[in-house]
Amino acid sequence: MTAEAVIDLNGEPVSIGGAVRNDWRLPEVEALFALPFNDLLFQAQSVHRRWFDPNEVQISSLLSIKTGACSEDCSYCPQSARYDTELQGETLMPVEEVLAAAQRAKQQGATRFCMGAAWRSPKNRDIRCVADMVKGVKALGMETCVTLGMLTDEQTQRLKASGLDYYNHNLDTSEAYYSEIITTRTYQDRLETLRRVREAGINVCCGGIVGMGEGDDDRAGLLWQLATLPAHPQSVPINMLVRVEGTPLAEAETLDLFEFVRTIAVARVLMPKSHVRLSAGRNEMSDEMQALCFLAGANSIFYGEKLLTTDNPVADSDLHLFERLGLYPQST
Ligand code: SAM
Ligand code: DTB
Ligand code: SF4
Repeated sequence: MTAEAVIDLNGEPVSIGGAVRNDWRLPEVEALFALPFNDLLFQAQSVHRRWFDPNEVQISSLLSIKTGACSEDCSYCPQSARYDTELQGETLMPVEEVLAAAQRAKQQGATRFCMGAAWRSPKNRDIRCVADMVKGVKALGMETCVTLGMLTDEQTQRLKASGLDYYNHNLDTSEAYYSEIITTRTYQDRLETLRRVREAGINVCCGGIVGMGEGDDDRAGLLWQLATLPAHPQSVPINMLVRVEGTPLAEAETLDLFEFVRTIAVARVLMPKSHVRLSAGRNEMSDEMQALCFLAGANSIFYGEKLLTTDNPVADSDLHLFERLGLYPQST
């Protein structure tokens, strides 16, 4: 693949047209964000077409296998025990119920099943149950993803041995802004778990949340972190904050939606071979806004009427949108 220099108005190279790089400099990322919207979208769509079928979208379904009563204080999260969000804490779901939900998701057209637990970190006995869930979901012919919080080396190995395909662990925001959002763990803790997962040979799903009161520099900082990891995450979820009553971010200021689209586009340019997922927040986005996100290089969504605890568009409305845009689901 030939590298193609793209130069900004000051004569600075801002991208090399779709080559996979892990040596991005922060000013390059900032320069991409600063491009005129149309120029950025043109770059993102050009990069996207080099590596992907531009009309194919990967479809994942989410299930909360253990809801609420989490000891962490993530300011955005309705599942933290510290906030009064009217969510009932639940124990780990039985394996058979999880498999029945996976079967329904498969029938609706999802190819990956993502299981999320409201834990700071799992106990070893939890890992044994989750390993059974992973084996059962794989036996249905679906890809598997779990998100369980921080892992030890041994737990990571056990998950790998169960056949797990992806582990989701988000950096959420820039290192500089992290302590404004979460105080019960550090950015370094997050990076450590990501290293374990990567080194165990499990695909990494790692992204963040936009609209938490962060600045432009924080969105650039998050994407710079992701794009300079030793290997790009195979999957990069970009979430728009879902403002949940009772959480500290319930009244966060509305972000200009074009900044969300820019974040997707810059992620696409920086990590050309990764699936960029248009994740939480779609329920409050118009069809036109979602179409812009696909144009900016998003090629994965969460599908089905629930995310973990909050609402997502119903499957039928997504199928209608796909039809109107000529998009089709990726097969496994
Ligand atoms: N407890 C584990 C952890 O934090 O890694 C796994 C579950 S946690 C709910 C998974 C991710 O959901 C978080 O990292 C965050 O990015 C996302 N999330 C949680 N609440 C959200 C909200 N209100 N809006 C958008 N994304 C949210
Ligand atoms: C991700 O980046 N977003 C998903 C998934 N990974 C686990 C979670 C979104 C949660 C939104 C709030 C809720 O439904 O509780
Ligand atoms: Fe717990 Fe995860 Fe929610 Fe943080 S994001 S409070 S760790 S469930």
